[in-house]
Amino acid sequence: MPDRPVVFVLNGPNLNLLGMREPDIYGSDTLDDIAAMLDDRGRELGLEVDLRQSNHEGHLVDWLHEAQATGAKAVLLNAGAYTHTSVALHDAIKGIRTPVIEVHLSNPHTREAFRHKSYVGMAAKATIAGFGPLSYLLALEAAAKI
Ligand code: CA2
Repeated sequence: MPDRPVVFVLNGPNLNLLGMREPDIYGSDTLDDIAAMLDDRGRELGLEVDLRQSNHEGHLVDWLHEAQATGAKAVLLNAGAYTHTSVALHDAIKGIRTPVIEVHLSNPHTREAFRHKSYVGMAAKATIAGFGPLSYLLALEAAAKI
């Protein structure tokens, strides 16, 4: 058993490319940079951060189930483009009691119309978007308090 309550930080497709392409939209921090920032703040908040990334929808579904099964305190979920397509993720979020906070680097509502619908957001407890890497940090602060 970990000493500190665990917060899962799940990242979907293409987020492994962060910091390498499209810095105008997503910034220049890599996912490793974000992980380091969350680890540091997590330690101060008494939380253990378990950050993962997959390009496969089913992995994200399995990890949501794992969050519930292992008693994680919360999940921060940036499902990438699956946000806008995945009924499976919607159902998985509905199927667990672990609170899920939807996170986005950009603000999808200021972008293309196909990003305006979020199957994740329709099931999540809350959404934080548009602050770049700070979106993750704000979500972690919220996770510490719920
Ligand atoms: O703003 C976000 O965090 C998004 O979840 C990012 C997704 C996008 O499909 C969502 O609409 C909003 C895309 C992640 C792809 O990340 C890349 C990073 C660098 C280069 C290319 C893609």
